[in-house]
Amino acid sequence: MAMTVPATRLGRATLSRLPEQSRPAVRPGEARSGVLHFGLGAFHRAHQAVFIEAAMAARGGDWGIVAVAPRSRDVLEALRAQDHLYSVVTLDASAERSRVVGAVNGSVHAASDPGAVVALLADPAIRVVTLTVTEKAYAPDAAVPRLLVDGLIARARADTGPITLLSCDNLPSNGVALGNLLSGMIPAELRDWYDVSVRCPSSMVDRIVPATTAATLAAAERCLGARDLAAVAAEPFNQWVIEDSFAGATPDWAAGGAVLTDDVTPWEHLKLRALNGVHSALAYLGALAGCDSIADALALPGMADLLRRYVDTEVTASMTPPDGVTVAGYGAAALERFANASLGHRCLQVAMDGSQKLPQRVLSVLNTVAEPALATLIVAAWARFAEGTGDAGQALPLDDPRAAEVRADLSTEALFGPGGVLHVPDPAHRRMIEAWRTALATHGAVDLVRTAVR
Ligand code: CS2
Repeated sequence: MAMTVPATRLGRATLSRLPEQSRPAVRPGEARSGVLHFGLGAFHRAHQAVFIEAAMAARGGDWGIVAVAPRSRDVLEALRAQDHLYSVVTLDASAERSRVVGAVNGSVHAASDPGAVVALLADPAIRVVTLTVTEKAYAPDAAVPRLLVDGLIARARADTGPITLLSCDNLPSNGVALGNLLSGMIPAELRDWYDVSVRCPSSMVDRIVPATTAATLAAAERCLGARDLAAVAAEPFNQWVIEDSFAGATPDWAAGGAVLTDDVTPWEHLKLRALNGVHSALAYLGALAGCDSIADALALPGMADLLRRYVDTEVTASMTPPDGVTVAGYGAAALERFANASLGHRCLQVAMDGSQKLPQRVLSVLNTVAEPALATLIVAAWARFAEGTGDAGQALPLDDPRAAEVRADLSTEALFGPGGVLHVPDPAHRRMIEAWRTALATHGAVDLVRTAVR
């Protein structure tokens, strides 16, 4: 009888058995920890950890990462069972490859051990904090800012030196948002210390990292010959633009492949509007049309033309891009990335938290240009999505911290008028949204997309 031998689990002991090209770029655990990261999701593992590992591989330094899981224990436990090793499966049409990242040294569960997090923030070895806590966590009543402030107070009292807090969330001026939040919470007697010892640079992060699925784990196992229950999948593209403003020592970001700049703002606007806004458009229109993935939504007849038109006219009119980049060129490259069907990125994943995402992604365009013909369609698609039923009668879940408020009154005036969840001040623009909602309800997303830019 044929027996299948269960594959060994990824861990330090199994590293030497992995294919050469799948082994980490650094020797795991060799560097001491210098970075504390909040938010143990797939994005961190496929983005910041990869850059930091590359920086250590190129220039050395004690920049091992201690990862803080704010609430969920799932990833943390999978990582602990693997000596904090995991792999990134890179997906494109031509190949499937996976490489283990060796930059994570340890992990802490904040909800059950906040004291350990505070102690790490006061540890002189930790000089950089990175954050992927999502848009909705930038609020004084959220858990992470409270913990950061407690840690900063402990650091000031212990006099353990300067620290850089680097936001990696998809918010415009994310460093300013973090800095404003924290400086409003820090006790008055520590103000002077805070002003001298803490910096919150902004940064623009970009890599498409869909949620891990059984297919991701299977792909990792095929590539590694070992089981990796903390594997993540990502597209080949990976970009990090960081404001060059730090409180003390940091990894050699540039050696790790990141770009340092004096002003991240034009990069943030470009990415949020020409990439994330278009992503949201695909998510809502695609979900209404019954598409499972972003790539399927982009393949709907007329969709690519519609989105190109949106980027080339309205997004372009709304902003000045960074030097040497055109909005149209950047938008076209984003569409090519969205067409990567091997990612299997689900419309419903990107559709989450619309109330938190659309202001910087789409309202920033809608409320800036004179004739937001297509920006109004995108928010109308969100409103129809929020109604909860797709064009074929399929149920659409509204996964959003403000879902109750949104559902309480779904009229265009309530959603977009004064005091609405997404504020569109110009009544003429609200009438355009209403007209798109009627058209979507009458014709359905597929027909509307096919004919919208004729
Ligand atoms: C996406 C982003 O889920 C979403 O809202 O638009 O996560 C997107 O994949 C990344 O920002 C790409 O860098």
